[in-house]
Amino acid sequence: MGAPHPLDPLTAAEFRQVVAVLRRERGVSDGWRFASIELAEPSKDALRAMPASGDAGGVGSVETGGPDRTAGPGPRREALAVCWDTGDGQAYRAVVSLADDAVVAWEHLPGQQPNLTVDEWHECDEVLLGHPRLAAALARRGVTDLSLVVTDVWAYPPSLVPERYRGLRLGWSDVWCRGSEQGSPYAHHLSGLHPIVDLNRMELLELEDEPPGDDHGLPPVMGEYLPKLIPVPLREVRPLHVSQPEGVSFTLDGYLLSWQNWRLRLGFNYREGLVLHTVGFTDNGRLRPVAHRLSFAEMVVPYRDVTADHYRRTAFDIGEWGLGFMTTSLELGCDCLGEITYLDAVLPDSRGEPRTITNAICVHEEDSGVLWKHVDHVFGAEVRRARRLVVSFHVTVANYEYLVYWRFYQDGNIECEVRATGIMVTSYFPAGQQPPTGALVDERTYAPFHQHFIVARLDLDVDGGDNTVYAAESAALPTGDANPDGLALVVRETPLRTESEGRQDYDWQRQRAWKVVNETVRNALGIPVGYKLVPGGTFPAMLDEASPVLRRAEALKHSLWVTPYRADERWPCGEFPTLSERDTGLPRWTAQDRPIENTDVVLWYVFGIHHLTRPEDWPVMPADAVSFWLKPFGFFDRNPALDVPPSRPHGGH
Ligand SMILES: [Cu+2]
Repeated sequence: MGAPHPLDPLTAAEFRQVVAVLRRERGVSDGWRFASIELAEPSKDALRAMPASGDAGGVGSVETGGPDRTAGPGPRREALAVCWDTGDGQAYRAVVSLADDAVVAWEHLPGQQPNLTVDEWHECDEVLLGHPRLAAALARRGVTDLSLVVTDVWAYPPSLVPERYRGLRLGWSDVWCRGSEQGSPYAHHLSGLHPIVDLNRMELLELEDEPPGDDHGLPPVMGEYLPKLIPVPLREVRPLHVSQPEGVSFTLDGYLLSWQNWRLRLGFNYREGLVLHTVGFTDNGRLRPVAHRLSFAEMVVPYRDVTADHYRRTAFDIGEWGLGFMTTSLELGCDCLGEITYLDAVLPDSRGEPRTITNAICVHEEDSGVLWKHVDHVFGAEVRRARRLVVSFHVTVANYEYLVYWRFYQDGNIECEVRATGIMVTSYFPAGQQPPTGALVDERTYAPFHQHFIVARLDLDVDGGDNTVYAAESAALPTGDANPDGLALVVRETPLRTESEGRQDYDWQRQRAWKVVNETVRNALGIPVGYKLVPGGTFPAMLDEASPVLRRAEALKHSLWVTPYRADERWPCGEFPTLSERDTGLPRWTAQDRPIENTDVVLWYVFGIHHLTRPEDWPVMPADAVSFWLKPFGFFDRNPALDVPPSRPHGGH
């Protein structure tokens, strides 16, 4: 490959260079950790100023055709790094120029806790498993084989941090026990056993140890999922093959992906994981921008249970842990079926050493049922099969997995689906009762209710940068002379003019959706072009205004927030939610109540899974799927998939 495109993720060599520069120029030594290193993405202006690259830029549109040209003067490549001195806990943010091999900015971040790192998770596990106090507590509960024990450290919610531990990089942990060597790591929760850890000194501060029940909270549960460990024989199922004998219909040139009029760039970083850049659709030979950048910017998982095992259990899986860091390798035929193209991802560990996640991103096509059809009563059926291009990645956050699918359709639709699977957190519950804030899932074992909120950051650029968001609502007109049967249904579109108006909630009664319109571009019917955010999987936070959890994640208060684009407004619950008291993201930005009309807007869509646990989710949870859509709404002049060819019957295509 030639020179990287300015949006390409940092390479292993670039990570090493950033680390070397910081060690040399800022004395970042062995006692430090790197929380994150990522590409400092070039500004929109810089991207637009680039020679025609075949990307869907921002303002205006770019002719399609020809290969991606990365030659020519692009923006200078820079990296952002956050690191901290574990000795004094002080964190710093650096901007490093890769071209100049130099630090161009170095900022002290007093009072901020950078994100937690995978290294800390593993090192904490090692320290705890080697600690005599934990071994003694386990022995009292009848657990003597430490090779079966798993710990799982979480960040401490700041409002619950005991006074004596204020200011520490504080973690609390669960302790789990496998039932056998290859038994599920999260099958047996040792309820009431919680180490409290100083993650900078990697030191056990205290060990909460209050075993519940006569059986020390170790009831005989069936928490296994491996075929050899489950008490039921495997059913029969015959092979299902997906075959594309003539190859796939997409091309991937570096990170530039083209398929069925769609064109976009893939990106990846420690925090958001997969990022989709410069998404455009070629219409009549013109590449029309749809989105500048699409990603997940935060995920908040509050457990809605106040018992000793769970009251601290609120995770910020993106801000605290990072979807990129948690990304796991995909396996052909299991995670993805058919003709698959994989991309590896490279991320640094906390010592700055690059690590490759092989097969981190999956790109493939899927059949998606019928695209359109009509049966002419004289001439018979005309039918088109739909297919979709899927760009996906999977993350494993300790016990849980999130599977993220961005799907592009031939008719201009984009669907974003998230599937949650993995193993629920469970703990002991006394026999003969029903837990008030969870569900029994096994013997004397319950899974607390919880919610998975995801904040999608949707930087749409519908046919250019300047857009207006409308709340589009359906209304039935009152019955009257002009509407005698009360049948008239109208749509009311209200422009959202300011950030306070941009705070929107789902409304079933009005079938509210949000249309992102470019007033300066009209379709052939004379109507300004638009894309609609069709909500799905959105639900209220159901957190009291006085709740410290809500104070840390005020972003959860609404289904949608709209802000004017600012390059540095990326994290809806704040840049450093780890041990943070307040949400310094969306509520703070939107308190300015800036105008959002006819400008470059960013939509923040809050959706996810309101997880009322059930026995069927145990011992491993069948994937639960939620999704939302971005649908062209007057973006095209007619059905843009008229030109999809018929399939060849009987196995052809
Ligand atoms: Cu869940």
